[in-house]
Amino acid sequence: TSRRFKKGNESEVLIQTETNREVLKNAPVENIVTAAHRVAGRSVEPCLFGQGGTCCRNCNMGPCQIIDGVEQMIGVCGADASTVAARNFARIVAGGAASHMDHARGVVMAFLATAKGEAPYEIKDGIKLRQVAMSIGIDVAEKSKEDLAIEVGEKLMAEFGQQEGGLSFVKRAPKPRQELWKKLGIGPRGVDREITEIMHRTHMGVDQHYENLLFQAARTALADGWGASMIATELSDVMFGTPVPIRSRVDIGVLKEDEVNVTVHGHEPILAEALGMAARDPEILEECKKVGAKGINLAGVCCTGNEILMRKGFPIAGSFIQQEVVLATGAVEAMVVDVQCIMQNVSRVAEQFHTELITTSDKAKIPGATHISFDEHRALDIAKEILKRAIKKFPERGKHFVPVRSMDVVAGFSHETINYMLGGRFRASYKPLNDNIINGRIRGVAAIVGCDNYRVTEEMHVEIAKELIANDVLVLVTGCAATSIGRTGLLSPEALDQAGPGLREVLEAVGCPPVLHMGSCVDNSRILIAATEMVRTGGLGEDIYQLPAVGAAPQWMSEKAVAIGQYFVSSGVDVVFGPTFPITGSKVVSDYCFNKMKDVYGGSWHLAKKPSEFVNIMVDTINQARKDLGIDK
Ligand code: SF4
Ligand code: MSK
Repeated sequence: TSRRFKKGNESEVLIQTETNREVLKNAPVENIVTAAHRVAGRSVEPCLFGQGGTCCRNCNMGPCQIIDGVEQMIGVCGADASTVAARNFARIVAGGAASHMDHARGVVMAFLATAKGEAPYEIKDGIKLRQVAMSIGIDVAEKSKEDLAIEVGEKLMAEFGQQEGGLSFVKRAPKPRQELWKKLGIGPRGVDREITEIMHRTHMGVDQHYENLLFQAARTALADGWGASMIATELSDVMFGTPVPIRSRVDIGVLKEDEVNVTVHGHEPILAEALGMAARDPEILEECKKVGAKGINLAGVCCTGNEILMRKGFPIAGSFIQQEVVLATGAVEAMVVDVQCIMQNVSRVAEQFHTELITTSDKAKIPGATHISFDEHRALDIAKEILKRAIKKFPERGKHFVPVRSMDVVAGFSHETINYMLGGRFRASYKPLNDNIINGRIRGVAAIVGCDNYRVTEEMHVEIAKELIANDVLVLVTGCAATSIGRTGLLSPEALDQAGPGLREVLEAVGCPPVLHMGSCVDNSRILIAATEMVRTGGLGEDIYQLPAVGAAPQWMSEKAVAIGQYFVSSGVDVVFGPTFPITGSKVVSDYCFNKMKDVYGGSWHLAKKPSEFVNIMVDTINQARKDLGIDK
């Protein structure tokens, strides 16, 4: 059983965010245990073999703990630290990429059902549909929106099981990049194939060369970034609308006293969109009235939050590290979850209140939760059924505590929006952005992405973002990093007074915040497209690796973050992770990832622990790129 913490003991436990602390201090129920308490209560530190990637349990002669450079401490089969670290790393990438691939498959299925009139969604962005169709070689002439959507959906769906021939969206990358991938033999062949090959090659006694393994990890990551994730983002935009700037609020204070609070948690926009539609349905509003509620307050958690914030302006109640605390308010009638990043403990916290936890994906059930299987063909009916259950819970809401804290944000910066806003109404292009980078008003572009994590002691995202904007670096954010940065006000144009003079001058003119929210973790593919457009626009080199651009995931937690990091590195971007990285148990693999990858891809991994270390690496990377381009004398 988990160690119990009495209310008032919070000072012993590192509770991140002011709002989390406030809620846990005032929660109406004693002994709410969150991940922060469990981190503090563990009697053993994380295993160093596991942390450094040198514990192998790929066969039953092990598990083998490998110590690099100690002859007696190689695996029973003879596997050394480099093989084991590379195998484990490849499996992490496979796990992360698989999550995006399965998510993308679900989006394509819903997209096809929509195009065929079998789901209650619509093809909202016809212009983007045509652009996507043309970019994958489909003739758009004289086709209805629906027929074109079916053709696009079927072509992309076929790429999941494809064995040879390459992925359509890979052809969007700059030509030199595509040639490099071809030369290295890492152009992804099919979305699903690369994962199967990783699982085979990392089985006992197959691929035992770290570099060969890491090439397959890169290939799989590319099948994610330029394949699955891009498919998911592009088709979600076509189906639910391409994001445009939109105001909303984030943090637990978005919960409402007088409405039925329904939090929607996970990753897939399909469920959340249906709940959004149902929440406005007259039948549902009538049901709310009957129990004395003014309506349904739909609020997101984790990346589902980012999906519905970007497209619909629904508020976000919390990021990953707030999921249990949102429920600890006692003011949530239902938490509806789909897939990924849902802690099992939300079930235990929900049990302490009237809150119903509802799982909706047959792939993701949780003991103690009510399971209502979601099917896009009956999306609206199922969404209404879920909301009716939540409404019934409203009269059962007992003592609760809703903090006042929430923050204004402006989100919705798809790459199309950036193109339009920074390019101007009549000449939408990346040229003004490139020009401002060349003239030095903007030093470069940095992406801060990924999760937040209870094991990290500081608000890393925020400190890094503040320092970067002060140095005239334009910051792009996605995922839970976006929510944590949003909580501090940096996603609002009012924060421009914290930016350096050059960045401020450029962004003030167009009314942008200094940090641009580009969406969920799947939406990192938008950053790939934006980077490609910057290359295509000219003046900043011929390939992505030459751009003054850099990425970071300072509080990464999930395998998906590693897959994302690897597709950026393989696309030529330097990426900083920390405070740990799962290959450091092998000197050879560390040298390869942190140094040699730079020669192979033009970008490599970096490791940092403190915010100042992140900032130094990021600013140095941008400065070096500017020097190499000859734009800084
Ligand atoms: Fe040990 Fe080799 Fe088996 Fe891994 S594959 S558990 S290193 S014997
Ligand atoms: S939800 S993957 S904690 S960003 Fe995308 Fe947040 Fe990381 Fe999950």
